[in-house]
Amino acid sequence: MPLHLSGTRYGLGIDCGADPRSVEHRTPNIERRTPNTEYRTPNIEYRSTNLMLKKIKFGFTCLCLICWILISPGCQTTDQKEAFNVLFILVDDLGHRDLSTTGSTYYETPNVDVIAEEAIVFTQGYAGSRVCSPSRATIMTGKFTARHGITDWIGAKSGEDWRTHHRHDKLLPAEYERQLAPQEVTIAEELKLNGYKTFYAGKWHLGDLGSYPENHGFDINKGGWEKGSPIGGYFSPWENPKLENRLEGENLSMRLAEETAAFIRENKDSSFFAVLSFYAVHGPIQTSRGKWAKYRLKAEDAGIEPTGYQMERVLPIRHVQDNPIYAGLVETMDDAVGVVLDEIKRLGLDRKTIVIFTSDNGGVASGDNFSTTNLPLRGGKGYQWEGGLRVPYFIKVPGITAGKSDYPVTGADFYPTILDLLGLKLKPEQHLDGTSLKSIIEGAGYPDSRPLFWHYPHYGNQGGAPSSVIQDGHWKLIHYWEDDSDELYYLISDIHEDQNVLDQHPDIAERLRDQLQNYLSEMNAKLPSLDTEYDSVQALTRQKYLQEELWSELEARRKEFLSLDFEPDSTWWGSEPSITD
Ligand SMILES: [Ca+2]
Repeated sequence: MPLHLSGTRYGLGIDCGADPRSVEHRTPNIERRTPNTEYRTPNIEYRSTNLMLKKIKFGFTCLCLICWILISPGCQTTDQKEAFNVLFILVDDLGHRDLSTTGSTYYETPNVDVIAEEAIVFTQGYAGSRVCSPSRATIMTGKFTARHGITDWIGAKSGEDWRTHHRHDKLLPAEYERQLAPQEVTIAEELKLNGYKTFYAGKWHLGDLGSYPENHGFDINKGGWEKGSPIGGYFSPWENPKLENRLEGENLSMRLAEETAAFIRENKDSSFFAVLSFYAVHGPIQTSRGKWAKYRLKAEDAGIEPTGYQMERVLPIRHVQDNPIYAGLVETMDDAVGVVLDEIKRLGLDRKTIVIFTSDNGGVASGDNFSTTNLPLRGGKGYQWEGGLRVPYFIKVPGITAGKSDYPVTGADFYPTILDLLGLKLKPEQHLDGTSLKSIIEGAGYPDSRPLFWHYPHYGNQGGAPSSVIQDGHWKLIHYWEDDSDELYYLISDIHEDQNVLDQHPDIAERLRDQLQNYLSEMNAKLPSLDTEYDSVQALTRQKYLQEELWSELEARRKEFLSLDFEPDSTWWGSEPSITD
């Protein structure tokens, strides 16, 4: 199903709106920055130069000894011990406004807020996809979804299987790759090759047996397997073959944090790359009685709005943050982040540990548990708008003064940025769609502007449409595969994407369509196909149910969660079993 194009090309010199690099970014203080070659020095020549200058005073014998040490494989030198570590915190389904630091007045996230306060905050940070597996593959490979081929969450139905959902959609979703390809050299594999200890805790969702974290460069895997949600829930006993149960009622987020802290403690004298990949705040949403009660009261004190949902194109969507169960789930994630940060500080590693914090897609405002809202961004997880794609995106580097940048960045940029910050050689043949953000972080300038691409030839569960997106600066074009229509938005003045300015800017739209088609052709991207069994009458019946019955069911459930009489399944209260058992 090709894009409709006139074939006219436009050069890159065309006015694309305001310079995306001109707003808000504050120049970090580079004076406090440790020279690059001291982060980590895989090139033996760099280290030997410095060391020999110091040691030559001790005579030729001593110098020979130093040289012997330096060329010995696996040796630990003083310089290597001073290399930066990396803690990468990935929260599942955390929305852009699900943190107090990004504007929530309901959720409380003091520990994550501290990371943001000390980091370069990328206000236009984007996930690689509107859903999880594709986004995670983008982080691991440095490639956009159309290139690595995992365009939907692994396990989603495609082709004629889609009909078993009885959604009566116009299209059959495209096929997609169902595991991270073994030939990909992940960021973990690359760091491992450079001597880093590698650790993974939590949600993986990038393939089944044979494609687990330990098959893609991680020395240790605590809890990562093919499932994308916490099977058995957030309180032990959970059903996870990669994470043994200990005490009944143990909280999963806290456990993952403790495993991460233990790994860091045990490897405090090595260089490490630790990924803490929370299952939270993905559904099922669960919390303790104490946290539910705290946030129920907080919502009540703020004044409970009469309605919590409005109608989006297909499904109802939340417009208030007042779900006390979800708020508790968010707070426990934040508590867990605090456990790891405290341990890093206690060990004195905060001065040599890069901390990255992000999410794999927007918050779940519609579909699944209808838990949060991303307003003022439109949509949420699964959607083609900013609420589905824009996520918290913080990079804290020791010695770098905090700041903000609105240069648009994506999950593909982490791979080259990490290598660059560690002083390692970039691997451009691998992270093909990523750009190192080191120059921004150091206040030394900006990389060349580049278009960003998202390809999602699927429906998903949340009401988003099969569509592909190109963003260039603050211009964003969405191409819809059901009817080959387009929307053009100018994000600076229309963050909620209400004003489709396609007719006002046909030249820009045409240029972006052209770029998008060329990109998809180059990637040999898979596209959805028309469903020959599409039944418009049945589709209309389903739509009527969603607009009428489901909407009222959601409003009733929202009120139930906020009621003093609310009692969940007894396993929800988890760590406080004595209250309900
Ligand atoms: Ca996710």
